[in-house]
Amino acid sequence: MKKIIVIIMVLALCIMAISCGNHMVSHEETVRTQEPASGKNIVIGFSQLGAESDWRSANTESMKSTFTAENGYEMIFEDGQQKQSNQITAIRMFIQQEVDYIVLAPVTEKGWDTVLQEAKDAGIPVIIVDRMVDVSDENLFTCWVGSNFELEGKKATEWLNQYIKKEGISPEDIHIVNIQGTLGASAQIGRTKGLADAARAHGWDLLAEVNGDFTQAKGREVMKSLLTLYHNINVVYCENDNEAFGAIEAIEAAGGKVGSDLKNGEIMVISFDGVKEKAMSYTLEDKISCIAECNPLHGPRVKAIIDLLESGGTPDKFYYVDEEIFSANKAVTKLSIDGTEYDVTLLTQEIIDDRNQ
Ligand code: GZL
Ligand code: ZN
Repeated sequence: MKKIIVIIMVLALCIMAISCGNHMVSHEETVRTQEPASGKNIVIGFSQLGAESDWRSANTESMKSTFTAENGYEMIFEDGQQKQSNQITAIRMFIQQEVDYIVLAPVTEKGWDTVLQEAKDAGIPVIIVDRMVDVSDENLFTCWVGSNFELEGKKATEWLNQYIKKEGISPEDIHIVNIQGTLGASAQIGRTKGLADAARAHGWDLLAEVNGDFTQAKGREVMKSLLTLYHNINVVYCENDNEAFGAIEAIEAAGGKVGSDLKNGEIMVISFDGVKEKAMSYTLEDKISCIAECNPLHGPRVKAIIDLLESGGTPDKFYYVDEEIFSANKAVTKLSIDGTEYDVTLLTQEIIDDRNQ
């Protein structure tokens, strides 16, 4: 008899603990599901990292065209000019203004714990877009929307691996330099790892990794110096298109020719993003041999997350966007990476026109 009473008491305690737990969670929820401070419009503070690239301006445009007054939002936009300190200041300002949501596109991964804790203490959900934050506790942000940057690196390097096999070029004849993105940014970390792993696995000669900061000017500057340091570069891996534009300028200024015909001395350029017409037409002309797409259109995805939160739903923690591989080279039509098949999109003018609509 005694045993049954004990079991009933334990069960009762468990039920209380669970309901109290729910109460704790729902309490946090109720704190935030009050009417937005600003009346009908939902106020969003967006800390964008900068305006360094075509990708970045497309990303900003996607957010601004989504979070409009007619859609029921008010967006406070702050450009961090690629400095984390500016972004932290912006987030503190959003907290003071008691925005309903904070969206952060972090310039680099580390250094966000303190300010994200401040936002959490203020009960303001934070959605991370694009690059990742490296924080001690993932509860410091509500969710993240972005790309699998290491997969992008694997796609670009697997394309190169298939291409040289088709062309009968031996791996040790690949002398490759990496013009990296902003050091510490997730896109740089993932794409750099993709190349370093592939070079080691295939026996390519990875001559150098230098920071091009995702900009055209820096890409041109570092390519110029690499050409004076190394006389056997035949592949340039640019971690975004704007660096590729700069590298191509430097190669052509030094009398070189970019293209896929490695056997006849052309220097192959491989890149990431594929956002604007210029990168796509360079690829069509084989000035860029392959682009691993990086999708900047995060506005609609963030809107879906905020709408879900507004209706009391719980979003997933991580949302990865789908991305393609572009080339005008018919040599490689599909890639197999970690057991998954990816089709290469063979570029045509009409594909480019469709994308620019
Ligand atoms: C990638 C993004 C990168 C782009 C660059 O998602 O973080 O930053 O690839 C941009 O063009 O500067
Ligand atoms: Zn991407």
